[in-house]
Parts: sequence; structure tokens; C-alpha cells
Amino acid sequence: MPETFKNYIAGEWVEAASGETFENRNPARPSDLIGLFPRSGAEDVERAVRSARRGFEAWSRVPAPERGSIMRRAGDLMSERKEEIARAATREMGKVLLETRGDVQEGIDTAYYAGTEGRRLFGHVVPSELPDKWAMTYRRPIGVCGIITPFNFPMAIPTWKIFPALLCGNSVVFKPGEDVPHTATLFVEILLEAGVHPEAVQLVHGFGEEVGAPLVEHPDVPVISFTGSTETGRRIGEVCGRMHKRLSLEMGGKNAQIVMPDADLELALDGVLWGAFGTTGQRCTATSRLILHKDVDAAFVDRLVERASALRLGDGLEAETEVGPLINQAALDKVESYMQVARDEGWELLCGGARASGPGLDEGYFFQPTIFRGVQPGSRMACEEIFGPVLSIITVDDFDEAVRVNNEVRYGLSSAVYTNDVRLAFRAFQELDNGITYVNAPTIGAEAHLPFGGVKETGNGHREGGWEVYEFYSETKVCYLDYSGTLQRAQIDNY
Ligand code: UN1
Repeated sequence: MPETFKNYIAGEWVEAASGETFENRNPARPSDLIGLFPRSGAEDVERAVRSARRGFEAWSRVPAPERGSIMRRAGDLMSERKEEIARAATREMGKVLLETRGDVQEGIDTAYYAGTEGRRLFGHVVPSELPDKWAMTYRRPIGVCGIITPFNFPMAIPTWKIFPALLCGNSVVFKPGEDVPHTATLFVEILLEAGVHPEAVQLVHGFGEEVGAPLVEHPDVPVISFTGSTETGRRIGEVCGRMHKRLSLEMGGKNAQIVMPDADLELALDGVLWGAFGTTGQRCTATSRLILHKDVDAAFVDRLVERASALRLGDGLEAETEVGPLINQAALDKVESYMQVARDEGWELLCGGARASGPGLDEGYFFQPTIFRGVQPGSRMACEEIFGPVLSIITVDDFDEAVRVNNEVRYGLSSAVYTNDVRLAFRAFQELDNGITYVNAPTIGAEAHLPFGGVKETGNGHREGGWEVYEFYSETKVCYLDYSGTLQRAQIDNY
């Protein structure tokens, strides 16, 4: 019998109101059933939100430094259980253990950052324009936050949202990606053990239409944070716009690595391989375009193809594996459908291009690392997010053209430039239209204490991580205190 997992609602581990469940299977070996999880719906969301409102009343009164200490304890517990969580995450998500360890570490770093923020959450004291009057600001919690997260960083992304939300004094209703409910369960266990108020965190498993939609539409959930596809984010944005909700969106990417002829080409090669095929290309920061200056040594592409073809695919729990499976059948179908797009558009296939087969690969959702050459800017391959191990090489004549090509997609998350010319490095910072630009480092690998997010259709102007996210999860309150004992009229009596 597979293990049956539960929601965490109103301080208790409970089944879905319907009693229904869904299966969670290992994408490297779908015959490996990890467990059954509650298939929740609007009724469960309703109970969770009602409880989270009570949780908010209690939790928002806990002093911020004390909330910070609880976040720090959560970080300690995650550190103690790092290996166990990483293994659970690899089993349900597929990426290699080295990467799930990094995913958990990103969560730990985020916990410790939140811990210290409990003693900051600074406001400002500002001179008043009138005598005997003070003016200052502080940060107030907002209420119940709806947190909707994807599969690709089953620990890091929930922590990016939930630690700052809780630190600021909000309560959360957490709807994790339906492919990674086990890691989410471990995270909620840790939050509770660390001492988060039992009604300040609610875990509701299930699918987007059945749990995510009622959460987004709930009138008592004033804050929504979503990471996922641009299409879903747009629909969420429409609802939140209509309901005047505060919304943070983190969506698609079509990130490019630019390589100039003066670059350290070995370094650029390591960078593109890690950026394109790490996490099987399933990062919103993944490198899916390689913009090569025409004078880059032709051997560069040969070496790239050779090394991409040699990457070892397999179960992420096995030590020698370098690339795991895609998350599920739908992801595999989507990547396969782009092979047809590339054929129709006429690009040259250099390696991969098909499902992987062979010992240990026939059952899971494995796809070969794939590279196309000669891809033209503006084509579907050059513009659309594939979210798989597929890299398109675009050749350009000069740096100006590289910048133009980088910028002419609708997404704007990250970019990378390999060059040793300091002038080009600074031009890249200035001219590449992305939220994050790396020089001599790949497009993936943002650090937890810096703001994370993109421009254009990648986001909606907010950032996760670092100091900026604390502004998203709190409201600025402005406080004036006039101790002059007279009516002082601003803008009038002082002029
Ligand atoms: C994502 O793919 O949604 O910068 C997040 C990175 C990771 C986070 C990726 N730290 O690649």
C-alpha cells in the first residue's frame, strides 16, 4: 500500500473534503509510486482561508524578531534534514541529487536571511516640514497570502515566498506544484516544528484549476505570489487586477548566453552546458539560446556537441547521473512537439532531438540533450520557452547584434555574456533587457540574498529574494505625530 499524505488545514493533518487523492510518481521510473496526496477543491481552500485569518490575528502580534528566530530554527531543521529532503525531492522531481541539495541549501539560506530581517524590517524617520511634528514609516503585515509554486525548485521557491511572508507577519495558504507534494509536506512539517503558529500556515494539495483558482479568487486572500507559466500568470493577473490584489508573478524565460571571440572559451563551454542542460533545462533561468559571435572559433560548437552528447542521463539518485528526466509526460510531449517546430522551420540538428532510450531510460521521461544551429532570431525556436534540454545556436556579426537578438523576445529574466573586455561587460549590464545579467557566469544560479526576477513578460515588476521581497509582503504605514498643540496646516502654514 502506498503511503497516504494529508493537507494541513486549521492546525490538523486532514484529507481533502472530497476524500479523493491523486498519485505522485517518480519521473525517472513512473512505476515507483511515492504516495497518494489529497485532491483538494474549493471547500478545502475555504476552510484553509478561514483558519489562516485566525492565524493572521495571532501570528501578526508575535514580535518580528521572535518570528525571525522561528525562521532561523526552520533553517536549522532544514540543515539537519538536508539529505533526506534532497532525496525526497529528487525522487519526485527527477533532478540530480547534487542539484536538489542545492535547492534545499537555497531554502536554508533564505531562512537565515529571513531570521536576520526580523531584527530589521526598517521603516524611516523623516523630518517633518512643520515644527514639533514627527513623521515616520513602518512595515505592517497585510493578511492571508496565497502561495502557488511550481515543480522545478520544490524547496527553494516555496521558501522564497513563505519565509518573507511569515517574517512580515502574514499567514499563508500554500498550494505546491502537484508534481512535488512530498517536498512541500516536509517543508510544512519543518515550519510547524520550528514554532510557526499552527494556523499561520495551511497546506492545500491539488491542481491549479481546483485549488489554485479558488485561492486566487478568494476575497479574503489579499496577496498572491505565483511562479509558473506566463499563460497561467496572465489569467491570475486578470483576476487579481479585478479584485485589487497585490500580486507577484515570476514566469517564463528565453535566456541567452552571448559568447564573444575574446572570451575564455573553456569557461564559456562549461557555462552553456550547465545553463542549458542543468535541471534538464527546466529552470526559468535556463540557457535556451546561445548567441555566438561569428568569429568564435568553430571548434567551440564541435566541443559543445561532443560534451552535450556525452552527458549521462539517468535516475538523479544515482551518483553517476548528470541529467535527470523531464517532470512528466506532458513536459515530454511539449519538448517533442518543438522538434517538429524545428524541422518545420528548417534548423540544423547537431545532437539529440529525440526521447532517450536504453538501460534505465525507457520507462522515465528522458529526453536527449539537444542542440540546433543556424536558428534565426524571430523564429518560434528562438522565441518560445520550451522548458527542456534544448539549445538553439544563433550566430551574430557583432556585439550590437547580440544585444538586439537577446532583447527581441517577450521574456526578460536572465542573460550571460562571456568576454574579457571590460567595456563590453558594462555595456551588457546596461543594454541587456533582463532582470539579471551575468558576466563570465551562466544564466542560472542566482543567489538567495539578491533580488530575483525579470522584466517584460517574465514578471510584473516585483522581485523575490533579497531585501525587496519584504516590501512586497508588507504595507508601508506612514505615521505623523504633531505635538505643537496647534493646528498646523501642511503646505500652508509653513509658506
Ligand atoms: C526558477 O527556475 O524558477 O537562478 C528559479 C537560478 C536558481 C533559481 C531558479 N537559483 O537558476
